[in-house]
Amino acid sequence: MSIQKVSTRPFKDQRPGTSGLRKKVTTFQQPHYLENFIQSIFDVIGEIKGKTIVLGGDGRFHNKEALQIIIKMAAANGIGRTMVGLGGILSTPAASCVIRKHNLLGGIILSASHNPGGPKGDFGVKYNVENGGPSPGHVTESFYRRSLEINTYCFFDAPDVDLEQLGENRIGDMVVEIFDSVADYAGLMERLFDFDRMKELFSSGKFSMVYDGMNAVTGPYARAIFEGRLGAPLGTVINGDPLPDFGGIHPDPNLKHARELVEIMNSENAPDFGAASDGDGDRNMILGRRFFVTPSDSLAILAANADLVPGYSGGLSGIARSMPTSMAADRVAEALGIQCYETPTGWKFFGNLLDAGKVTLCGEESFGTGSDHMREKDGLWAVLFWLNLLAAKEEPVKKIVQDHWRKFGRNFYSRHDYEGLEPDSANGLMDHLRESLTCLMGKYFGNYEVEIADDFSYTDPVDGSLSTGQGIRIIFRGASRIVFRLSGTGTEGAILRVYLERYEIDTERQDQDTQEALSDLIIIANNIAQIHTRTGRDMPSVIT
Ligand code: G16
Repeated sequence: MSIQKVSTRPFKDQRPGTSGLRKKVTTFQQPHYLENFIQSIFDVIGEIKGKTIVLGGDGRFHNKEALQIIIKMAAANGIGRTMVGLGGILSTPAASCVIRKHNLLGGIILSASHNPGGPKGDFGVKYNVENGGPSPGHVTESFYRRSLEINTYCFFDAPDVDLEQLGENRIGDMVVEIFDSVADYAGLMERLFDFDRMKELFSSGKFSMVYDGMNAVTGPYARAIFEGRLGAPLGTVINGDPLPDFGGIHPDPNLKHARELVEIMNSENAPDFGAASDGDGDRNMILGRRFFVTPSDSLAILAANADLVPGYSGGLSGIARSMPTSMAADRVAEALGIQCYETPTGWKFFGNLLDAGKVTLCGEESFGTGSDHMREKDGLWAVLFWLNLLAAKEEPVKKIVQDHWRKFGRNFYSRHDYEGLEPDSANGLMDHLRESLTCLMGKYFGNYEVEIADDFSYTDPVDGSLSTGQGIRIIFRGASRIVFRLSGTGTEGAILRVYLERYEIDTERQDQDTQEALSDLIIIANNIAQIHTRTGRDMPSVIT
């Protein structure tokens, strides 16, 4: 066993996107590709000698091979201890939980989140810092800069570690600890939520639930919590085994991809409550019987009812939402007399607000919700929060949501995604929008008058850092909006996201179909952005 210095040459495409470096599996399988990026991380995160990191992934194809490489690189770079999730499995929220609980230097998570897996699917690497959250933009930018100049990496030539056995192993001076990440995570959930009340709900026999693990990372966590600690019947968790190709499922918990769950929840004898999580366990989808809760509404409803949940009954310090997320949470914040912060897309922007104690709850339209209990969005946490509300209120999901609309008004909301676009035409469309901004101000589209048209920029209230170019906002008088931005997580071509929102205070008109309620805005969005002319597309690929 010995440390080797391996010669390498830079790859030019290792700039992380919204959430880490995401590429096709085949890109990561190129010789030295993964190694270069990992060495770039080790080179720029500061003093690492003797420190402890956590490591694991969502179980997707290439996870185990990549873990063995990273373990050997960690040993060669002088890391003192690497904690690895049993079987190589570690959800993104569990990584955040472990980093915070054990005061670690940070963690490496192997995941392409909600993107498809398998040999032809996607792979990814994220580095989370010592507060448990994603690396801030200036840190990921330094990984990228380093990756452009790297010429060697360090590797410990040693046998593979058995990831399936709990306990300690050694590579050179580094201890490799295989640990049970489910226990730490489940313990944290028990401290936040009323497990006794939820147990009663399940044992009452009057309540049923189905949770779709989408054959991704949350299965073991969900089984341990719902079927283990809460006594839900076996079978409550479906698709609960993490598989390298997710069993062919696209592990994105939305109405299109969580097809099995949606069918169950729309069926004659649908359970009372349905939920799903994504590849790495940080996203969530919440469903009632034949009823979908938008992530934006979910954030607002959790905030409005937080006093019913033990971990949050002391009150909220503030709420944060990403800019494209609907403004439903703003109305709750106003009613509670607390601040609602509007940040760019990406969980990393919530980190400073959480660390400074300015916000308790955060959420994004992209099926992400979380709180100050960690520094990542947390899929199972959101499901447990809803379960706790259902147990406390003893009302159906649909009634809870409709009552919320009656009280605060409804923000009709939908996102239209145009996937796999030619990057040139997608960039051309965005450039055209940017150039049109000044002409749009004050312009009428039917009854809609443009009040603000800008390219969103954000000054972090904690460290003063400025992020520009974060999405085109067309805001109409009366709080309706259209937002355009390009995704930072796709791996094939470009993805245009169009976010549509209309506020409805009239209680008689709050139960309309969402797409119908937004139909005028959909036409206006197409006209302003010239979507059809510039992309050739008549219809979005995914509507959520
Ligand atoms: C990541 C980020 C989220 C972001 C989402 C969408 O989610 O962590 O904060 O909202 O991407 O990004 P985009 O619209 O750029 O594709 P995940 O679940 O993929 O890590």
